[in-house]
Amino acid sequence: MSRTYPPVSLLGAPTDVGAGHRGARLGPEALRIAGLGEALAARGVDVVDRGNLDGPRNPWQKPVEGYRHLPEVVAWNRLVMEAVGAELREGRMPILLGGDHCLGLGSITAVAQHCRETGKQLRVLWLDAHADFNTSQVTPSGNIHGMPVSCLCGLGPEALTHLGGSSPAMRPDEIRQIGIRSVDRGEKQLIQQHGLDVYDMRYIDEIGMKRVMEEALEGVDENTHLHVSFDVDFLDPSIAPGVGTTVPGGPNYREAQLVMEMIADSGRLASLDIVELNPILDKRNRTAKLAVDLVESLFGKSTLMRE
Ligand code: 4U7
Ligand code: MN
Ligand code: MN
Ligand code: MN
Repeated sequence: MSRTYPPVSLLGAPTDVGAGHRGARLGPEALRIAGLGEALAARGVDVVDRGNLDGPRNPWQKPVEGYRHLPEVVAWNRLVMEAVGAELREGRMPILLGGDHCLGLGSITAVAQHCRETGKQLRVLWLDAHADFNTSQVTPSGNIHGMPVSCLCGLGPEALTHLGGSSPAMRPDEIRQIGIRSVDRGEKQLIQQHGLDVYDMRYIDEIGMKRVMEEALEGVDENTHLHVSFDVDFLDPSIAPGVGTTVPGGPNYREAQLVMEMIADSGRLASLDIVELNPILDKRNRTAKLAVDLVESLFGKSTLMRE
C-alpha cells in the first residue's frame, strides 16, 4: 500500500513546565538525534523542521492553588496553539515534539478550531498510561500535564479552558483514550461523569489490540481529522524507560506497532504530538529511537507483505 502524505512540519516545544520531573524539555533534540526527520524523508514525506518554540523557563516552584507553573503553562500553550494553527492553515501536518503533555492542550485547541473552521469531524486518539483528566480540586500533584484533557473539555482555569477563545475546545465524544492504566481516584469520577471513552489495559488484554483499534477508529471517514496525542509513557516501561512517569503493564512492541499501523491504514492522520519523552531517564536514546520507529509505522512503514 503506498499513500502520499501531506507535507509535515516538525515543531519543537522544549519545556517541562507541566511535569513533576525535569528533562522532557530535552525531548525535541533527542527525537531529532534519533533521526525523526530523516526517517520521514526516507518514506517520501516532504518534511521541514521549524526548530524550537521559545517560551518561559521552568521556574521549578511548588503548586499554587492546585496548579504548578500556571502562567508558564499558559504561555507555552499559546505558542503551541499558534504554531500548530499556522501549519494547519497552510495545509501542512504539524508534528509537535514535546515537551510534556500539558502541550496537548495548545495543540488540540488549534486542531479543534481548524476542524470547526473547515467543517471536519474531529477524532483524537490519546495514547497514554494516564487519562490526564485531573482538575485542581482532585489532582494529587498539581502538575498540569495531568490535566490537558479536562481543560480541553472545559474543566479548569479560564486561561487554559479558553485558550482558543471559546470553551469547551472539544467534546468528550471526540476523544478515545488507549492504554490507560493509572487513573487517580477523583479523576476516575470525573471521567465517568463526562462519559469519556477509555480503552484501558484490562480491556485491551480482554479483547485484544486489533479490536480495540477497530472500535477507536469506528466512524472515522473521509471528512475526519485524526489527531494522535502520543504520550510515550503509553508504552510498556520495559521497552520505553525514558519517561518521567512509568507505569508497568503497557502495550508491548508489537501491540504498539499495530496501533500505529492501523492508524496509518485509516489514511486520516492529520496531526500528531509526541510528548513526555525524558532523555535524562533514557538509556542511549533507546526510547527516542523507538518513538521514531513507531512514527515510521504511522506513516505507512509496515510489514513486507503490505508494503
Ligand atoms: B502524563 C498523575 F498522580 N495522574 O496527575 C498526576 F499519577 O502526561 C500523573 O500522562 C499524570 O504523563 C501524568 O500527577 C501526566 C499522577
Ligand atoms: Mn499524558
Ligand atoms: Mn502519561
Ligand atoms: Mn508523564
